[in-house]
Amino acid sequence: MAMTTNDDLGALEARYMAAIEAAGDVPALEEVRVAALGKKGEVSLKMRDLGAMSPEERKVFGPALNGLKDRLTSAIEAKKSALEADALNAALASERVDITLPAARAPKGSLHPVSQVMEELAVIFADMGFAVAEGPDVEDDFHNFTALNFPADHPARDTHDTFFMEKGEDGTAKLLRTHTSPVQIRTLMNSEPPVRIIAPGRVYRCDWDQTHTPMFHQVEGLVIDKDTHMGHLKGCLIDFIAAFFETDEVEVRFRPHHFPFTEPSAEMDVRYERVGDAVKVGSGDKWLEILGCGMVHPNVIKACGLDPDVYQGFAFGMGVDRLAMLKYGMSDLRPFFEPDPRWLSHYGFSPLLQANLATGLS
Ligand code: 2NL
Repeated sequence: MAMTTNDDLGALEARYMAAIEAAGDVPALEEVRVAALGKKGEVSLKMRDLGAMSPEERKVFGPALNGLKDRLTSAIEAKKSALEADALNAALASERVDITLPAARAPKGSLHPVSQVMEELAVIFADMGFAVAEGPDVEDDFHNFTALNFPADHPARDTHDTFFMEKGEDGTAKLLRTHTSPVQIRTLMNSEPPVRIIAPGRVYRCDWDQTHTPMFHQVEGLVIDKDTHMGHLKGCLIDFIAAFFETDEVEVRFRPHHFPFTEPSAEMDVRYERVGDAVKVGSGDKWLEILGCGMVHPNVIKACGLDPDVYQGFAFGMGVDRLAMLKYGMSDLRPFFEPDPRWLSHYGFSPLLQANLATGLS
C-alpha cells in the first residue's frame, strides 16, 4: 500500500476545492462529489486504507481525513446552494415578460366580470353618498394590522396567510395587503369626519386551491360620524343588496361574529335560491353568506387619531370575485385569472354599456 502523507492530503484537498469552485452546474458538482466522497471516491478509498495502518498512523490520519471530508462536504453544499440560486435567477431573468408590449392581435375588448362588478359597486354606493378611496397594494404592518386592533400574535399575521417582503434597512418587512382596510385607515387618518367611503381593490393571501387564489378582490365600506348606529348599517346593507341583485325582495339575517376591528361584529346572510348557476335573491329556503360587518372598534378610531367618545361608525367587507360568481352564474373561480379569450368573450361585458342605476346595472 502506498504511504499517505499529510502533504498528499493537502494536495488532494487543494485539487478538490479547485474542482468544486470550477463546477459550472449542479451535475458537474455532483461528479466532483462522487469522485471525492462517493463509495469509490478518492477520499473514501483513503478512509478504507486506515484499517491497514498502525495505530499511531491512524491517530494522525483518521482525524485528518475526517476533517478533510467535512471541509469538502461543506464546500460542496455551499457551492450547490450558490449554483441553485444562480440557476433560479437565470430562469427568472429569461422568463421575464414585457407586459407593456402591445397585444399581438387586435383585441376585442370586453370588461372582466370583476371590473363590471367593481363599477356596479361604485355606482350603487355613490348613490348612497360614498366616495371611492384607493391606496397602495404594498403596505406596512401598522396600516394592515396594528391600527386595525389585531393582537401581536394574531394568526393572520403569520407568514402562512400574509405575503411579506424582505426586511428593509429599518428592520421591518413590508407586506401585500390582506384586505383593503388599510385604505380606510389611511383615509381616516388624513380626513375629518364625516367619512363615507368604499375601498375596492386587489388583496393578497398565501392560499391557492379550488376556491382560493393568492390575489383576489375585495370591497370594504366605512362610515364614521358623530351618531352613526347599527340601524344605519342594516339599512345601508339591505339597500345595497336590493340594488346589486336588482330586486326589491330582500330578506337578510345577521349572525354574531368576531373581527378584531369591529365590535359588535356580524355576518350577513341573504335568503336565496339557485336559478341555473346564478342566484335569485329574496325567495327560496336557503341562506347565502354575503359579507362581514360591524361597528368600528374604538381602538381603531383611536389609532387613527380620533376620539372614540365623539366619533363612531360602521364598516363592512366582502369578496368581489364571489359577488361576481353569484350574480353572473360562474361556478369556478380559477378561469377568472386565466387569460382565456373564450371565457372572457362569454362572461365579459361591453365597455360601452356603463353600469347605471337609472337604466340598469348590467
Ligand atoms: C369580510 C369582513 C369586514 C371591515 C371588514 C373595517 C375597516 C376599518 C375598520 C373596521 Cl378601517 N372595519 N372593515 C369590517 C367588518 C368586516 O370584512 O368578511 N370581508 C371579506
